[in-house]
Amino acid sequence: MNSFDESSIDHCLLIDLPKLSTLASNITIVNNGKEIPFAVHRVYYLYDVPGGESRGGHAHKELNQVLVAVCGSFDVILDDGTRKKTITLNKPSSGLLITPGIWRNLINFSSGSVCLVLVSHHYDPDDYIRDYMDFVYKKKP
Ligand code: T46
Repeated sequence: MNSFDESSIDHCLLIDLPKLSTLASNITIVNNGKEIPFAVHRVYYLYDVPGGESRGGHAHKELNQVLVAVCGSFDVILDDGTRKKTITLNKPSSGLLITPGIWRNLINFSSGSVCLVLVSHHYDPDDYIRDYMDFVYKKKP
């Protein structure tokens, strides 16, 4: 996996998660080490995000994450200190890998949307960079 220094937005990829269709519904299965390129140590989900609100606004030093819009949709703005790109997540069978060293903002949450996050590490407030200028400074070669 890419480190804080070397990671760029090009390393943040959409992962196709297997979708099995039955007569009545769909089911998506996620396996450690198969669809997800790291061992998952934590899972959390964001929901009830009020209209117009954003989440994120930080980067991680070591954390890898995969975000899935298991319900509804939202946009993820990725920023590696040099370039930015926006990815729309709107399918429960599509996950967005975000590597360390990427500033992320989550915006445009649709009503009732749920963002499931699969994470490589347990929660550690010291892994966060919450000051954008500090982030850009640390990304400089
Ligand atoms: C990310 C985006 C997509 C915990 O106590 N444990 C946890 O595992 C998490 C994720 C959060 N918290 C506490 C810390 C704060 O008091 O929950 C509160 C809200 O956390 P935060 O402001 O970091 O929430 P978001 O939605 O801005 O960011 C979260 C993740 O923290 C972050 O890693 O990439 O979702």
